[in-house]
Amino acid sequence: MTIRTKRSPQARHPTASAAGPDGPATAPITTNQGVPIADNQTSLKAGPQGPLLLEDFILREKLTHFDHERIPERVVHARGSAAHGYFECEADLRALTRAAPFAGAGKRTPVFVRFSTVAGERGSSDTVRDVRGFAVKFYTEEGNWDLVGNNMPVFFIQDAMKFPDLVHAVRPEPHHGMPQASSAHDTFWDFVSLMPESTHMLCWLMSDRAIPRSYRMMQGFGVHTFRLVNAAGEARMCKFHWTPRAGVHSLVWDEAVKLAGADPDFHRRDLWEAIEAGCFPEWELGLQVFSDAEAADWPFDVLDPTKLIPEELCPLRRVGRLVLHRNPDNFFAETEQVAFCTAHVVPGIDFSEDPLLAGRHHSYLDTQLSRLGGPNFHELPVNAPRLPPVNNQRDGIQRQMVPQGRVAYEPNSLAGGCPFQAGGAGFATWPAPLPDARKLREKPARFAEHHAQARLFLASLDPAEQAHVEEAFRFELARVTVPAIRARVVARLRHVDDGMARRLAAALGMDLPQPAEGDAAGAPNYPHSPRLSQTAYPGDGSVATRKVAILVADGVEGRALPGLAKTLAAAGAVPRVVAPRLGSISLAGKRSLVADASADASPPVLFDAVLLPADPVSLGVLAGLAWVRDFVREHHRHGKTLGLLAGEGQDPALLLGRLGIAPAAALAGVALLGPGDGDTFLRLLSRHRHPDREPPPG
Ligand code: HDE
Repeated sequence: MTIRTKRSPQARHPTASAAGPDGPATAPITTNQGVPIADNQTSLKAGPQGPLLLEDFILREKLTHFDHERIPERVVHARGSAAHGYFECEADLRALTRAAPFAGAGKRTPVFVRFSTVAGERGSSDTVRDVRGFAVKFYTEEGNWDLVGNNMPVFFIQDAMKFPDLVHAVRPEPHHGMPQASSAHDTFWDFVSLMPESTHMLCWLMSDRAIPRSYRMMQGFGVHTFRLVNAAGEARMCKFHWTPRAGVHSLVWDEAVKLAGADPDFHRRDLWEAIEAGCFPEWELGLQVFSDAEAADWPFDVLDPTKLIPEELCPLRRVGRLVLHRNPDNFFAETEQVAFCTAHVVPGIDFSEDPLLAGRHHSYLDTQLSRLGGPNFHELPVNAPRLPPVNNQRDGIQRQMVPQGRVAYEPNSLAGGCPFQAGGAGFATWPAPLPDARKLREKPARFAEHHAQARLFLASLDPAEQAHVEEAFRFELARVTVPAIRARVVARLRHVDDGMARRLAAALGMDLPQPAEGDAAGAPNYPHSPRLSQTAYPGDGSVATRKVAILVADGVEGRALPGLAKTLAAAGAVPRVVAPRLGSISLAGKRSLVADASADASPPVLFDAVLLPADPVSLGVLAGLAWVRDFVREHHRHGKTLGLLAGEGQDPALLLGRLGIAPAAALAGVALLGPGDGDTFLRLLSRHRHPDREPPPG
């Protein structure tokens, strides 16, 4: 009952070694100079007792290479996981853009996608509260296009000038290097409490979007406004949205915290296993396309990255799908060395004048110079465009290309003028009119309003999501040690949700502060936007890859279990028999069952649902085991699906009572099952979670 493993059939990267996945079968081990090594176990010594000899070039080469194995990690987004796949266009969008991936229905463009957390170091945990990166490299036939986005549609700051300050504030505090991968500390809240423009993003960061269940179950956003340009040179503004087919689902905070210990690689493993099992993650690409004139009428500035465009103002148009079907061959060579850059665009895609975006164009190229060691990182296989670059750039550290001939300049006559300019076929910047061309350090007037969309976001969430936001603010602010910082945050939140601000002040034991200095006059009032709630994205109802723990112990009545497990597996779920130990478990009636997982190594947070035999014999055994009671209680508290396999006419509240759950506890998502009732269980499982069972806030 383990996860199926089926290596996906798609071709490997062309530069992958011709050897099998676990290395060459027959070739002898060699040095990096290709010299066969006779003995890879012992270094060269003067006599068996040494000393070692300096002339041991084999040892020295091996150690030297090892000593230099690490490259600098990314200054942000250091922790990430990635996969190969393709983007498939679903409509001919040539009227809108000449960008190659959109040239016709059915057209496929290869992609490499890297998901990441932002604040933590390379070895930090996956399930921390954080923004997630969602970076897509499209290998088009007109060069590489990188759409380097996040799983939230807005950002903390409006101007690139503030990015190093934001990152310094959220990173571990420099004197003692704590805390790792967490915004719950003084310097982060000090900074954001003094930056009213961060208010909207803070509400997203405190929401469930910051603790996704899986990379496969989160949205992606280009965040900035971009431009699409067609072959006639006509431009329209555009925002990019990725929507996961599996739905948008999150962990609850208690799970996220426990998972950080139980499996720090939870999201990496989830992505890897899903792809290995042939259950390929998929997203729809949606565009919000609009004109400059429409944008001028909206109450916010589309160049302000702290604002989104409600879908009520500009609906999403679905244009294609992204499928990830192949895991990387090598984590370092691909996931670590991939280099994204917002300035990597292709003809048909152009920038807007968003000031944050402009700063990014500089920063991404610049950071690769120190991270990947020089200007030739585009030659690394994962970064190389599908058609080799042709130009007169030469040399530099670690150059791989071997150019021929003596001409490395243009214009030239000695090489017949080649390579020549592409003219109309090449990238041409759209000649955006610049209405105010004076040089100055100033922001547009509409950038000054910071609260209306934060109000919109919170008001559009459902009650369980709203409660989670409040709990997250309470947790993070309780970790802040300086009372004045807490007060500044609560003072700001009074503009967003005064009720929440008042409850936070009470919970944090402080007097209610006066509202912070408000917005510019005439702050807009938006109608609710239901698509901002993640409940608007339940997914396609599939339970594929969802893990179900089946709890057993010696002596339980397990006759119906193999049949139920089969039904779950047939639907794509992953049933795992969890028992006090691995190996054969003796069931009642001289039956036996093999356990896949032992209770001590497989805590409840690793599973999406739990199923247990609850007939009198089995319950007699299981209710007496502390680990079973803890397992069930935790699943109940986290709102996950719970299946009780018992005869007809039983009262689920009484059965749960035997397992230590209060008789008055809510029963949503608790299924009383007979042997053939797998479908009922699957229906509940497909809903991911049953929030009405969560305990009230506080
Ligand atoms: Fe980034 N960002 N960023 N960022 N960012 C990096 O580039 C930067 C911003 C995002 O999987 C770095 O190669 C500046 C917004 C992702 O490799 C660095 C500014 C958004 C990734 C950098 C921003 C992002 C990065 C670190 C403000 C969402 C990971 C390593 C002007 C739309 C890409 C690297 C990957 C990575 C700079 C703001 C998303 C330092 C200066 C807004 C997904 O160059």
